[in-house]
Amino acid sequence: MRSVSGPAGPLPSAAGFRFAIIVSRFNEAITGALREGALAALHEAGAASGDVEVLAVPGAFELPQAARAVAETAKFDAVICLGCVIRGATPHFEYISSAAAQGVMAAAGETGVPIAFGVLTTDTEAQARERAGPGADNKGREAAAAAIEMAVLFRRLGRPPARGAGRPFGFATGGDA
Ligand code: INI
Repeated sequence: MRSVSGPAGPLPSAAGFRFAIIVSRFNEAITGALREGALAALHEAGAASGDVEVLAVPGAFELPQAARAVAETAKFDAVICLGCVIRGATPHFEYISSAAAQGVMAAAGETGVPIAFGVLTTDTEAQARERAGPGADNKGREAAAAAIEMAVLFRRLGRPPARGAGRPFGFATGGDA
């Protein structure tokens, strides 16, 4: 297993932690590559496949609402939001990108669950592609690294592990809440 690096160097193990990845379908060619970067980072850090859930939303604007709902299940140690807003694509660039950033920050603060912000906000599609490549500077990979670091930190601070950690995940089970 390859070791994973975050902004401050090698990351701790992600084994035994549960992660949700919420990925926007808008600009899917880019956000799909962010999702692959995030999944690679989690698995390289030791997260079990059954402990990683991938959920889709229509656009970056919907990320905060979904992140809040997912965090409120208490089934995840950290949530990773992935999206891509391109200035040329919309006159609403500022509205969508700032709603996404502020909404994700508010959801993290109000639920107490770490939520990583892996939303590209670029002037052009080429800039977005540069940040969604297969290498170490894939921003989905960076967001996953931040989520791992925060999950480990919060557990060290005494936060309880996510419900059902280490077992296959399903929203519909209802049995172990
Ligand atoms: N959503 C994005 O994630 N990126 C964009 O670039 C974008 N543009 O260009 O409009 C975008 N719009 C959709 C938005 O996020 C919502 O899904 C939509 O407004 C419905 O609420």
